[in-house]
Amino acid sequence: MKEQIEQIKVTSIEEVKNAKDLRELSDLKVKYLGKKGELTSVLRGMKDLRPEERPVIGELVNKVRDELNELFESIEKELQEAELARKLEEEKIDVTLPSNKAKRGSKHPLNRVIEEIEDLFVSMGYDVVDGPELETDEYCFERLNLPKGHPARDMQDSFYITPEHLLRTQTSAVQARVMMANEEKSPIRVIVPGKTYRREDDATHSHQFNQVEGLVIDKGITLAHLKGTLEVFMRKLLGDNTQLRFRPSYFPFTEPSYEVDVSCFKCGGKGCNLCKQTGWIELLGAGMVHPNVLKMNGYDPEKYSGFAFGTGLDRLAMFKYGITDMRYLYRNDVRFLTQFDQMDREGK
Ligand code: FA5
Repeated sequence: MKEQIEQIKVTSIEEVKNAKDLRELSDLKVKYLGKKGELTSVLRGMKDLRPEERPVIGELVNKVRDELNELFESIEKELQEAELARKLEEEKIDVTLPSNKAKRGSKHPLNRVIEEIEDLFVSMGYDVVDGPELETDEYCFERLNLPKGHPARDMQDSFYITPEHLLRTQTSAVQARVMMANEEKSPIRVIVPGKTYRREDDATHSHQFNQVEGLVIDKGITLAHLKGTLEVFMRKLLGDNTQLRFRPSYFPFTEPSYEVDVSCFKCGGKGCNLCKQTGWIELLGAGMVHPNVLKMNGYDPEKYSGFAFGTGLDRLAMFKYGITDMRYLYRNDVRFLTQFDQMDREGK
C-alpha cells in the first residue's frame, strides 16, 4: 500500500505541474483529492490493514494530501496570473490608433419642414400640441360635424381598427381634443404637426403622410386673420414672392371653406411642368371654424369665432426640395436623405 501511495504521489505531482489551464487543474483535483479520488479510495482501503499498520499509512496519506493541496494552490495561482496576463494582452486597446470615422446622419426633409414651421408659429405665440395617431371615430369625425353616415366621410378612405377606432385620417381630430381639453374655454392658438393615414398609395399620395393643422379661436377672429396668417406661413416657407389664391371648397368642419393655392415657386406663376401650366399649386384646406364644431366642443359661437387650416407636410417638403415621388421620403435611402444638408446650406 505504501508503494501505491508513493506511486500516486509521483504521478499526481507530475500531472499537476503539467496542467495547462485552470479547468484541467480542477479536473485533477477531483481525480486525486475528490470524494471518489485516488487518495480517498486508499484511505477507504485502510480497514483491511492490520491495526499496527494503520497509523503509519494514515500519516503517509495525510502528508501526501497536504503536499498535494499545497501544490494545487501554488499552481492555481500561477495559472490565474497567466490567464490574467493573457487577457490583458488580448484585450489591450491602443488609444493612439486612429478611430473609425463615425458617419454623421442628416435631418430628414420632413423634420426640416416641421421644425421650420414650428419655429415660425411659436414666434407668433402658438403652442405646438399633438394627439393620438390611433384615434376614435368621435374625435376624427363626429366632433368635427361629420356624424356617422355623413357622405363627406367618403373623401377620406380610412384604416379602421374597430368600428370606433381608426388611424387618424387628419390632424383636424386634434382640433376637437384641444377645444374639449380647454376647461375655461379660453382662446386657443395651436399648431398640430403629426402623422396621418389613409388608404391611398401613388406618387403624390402615401398611406401614411404628415399634416400640420392650425387652429385659432378667439373673440372677433375673421377671414382676414386666416389670410394674413397663411400668407406669412407660405412666404416664410416657400419664398417672399409667394402669392395665395383662395378657392371656395367644402369641409364639414369649416364654413366658409377654402382650398388654398400658392403661386408656383418654380416658374413664379407663369406656368411650368410643376404647376401643370396653371401657375398655381394646391397646398391647403382651410376655413372658418363651423359654429356646430364650436358648440359641440363647448365654445359659444355667439361669442367666439375661429379659423383652421390643414396642409400636407409631405407635399410641402416635395415642393420645397423638388422631390418628384413622395415615396422617396419613406424609403430610408441614405443617398437620398443626405442631399438636404447641402441644399439648406445653399439656401435652395
Ligand atoms: C384635410 O385633411 C382637412 N383636415 C384640412 C383642413 C383642416 C381643412 C382645417 C379645413 C380646416 P385634405 O383631405 O384636403 O383636407 O388634406 C389636406 C392635405 O393633406 C392635402 O392638401 C394634401 O397635401 C395632404 N394629403 C391628403 N391625403 C394625402 C395622402 N394620401 N398622401 C399625402 N398627402 C396627403
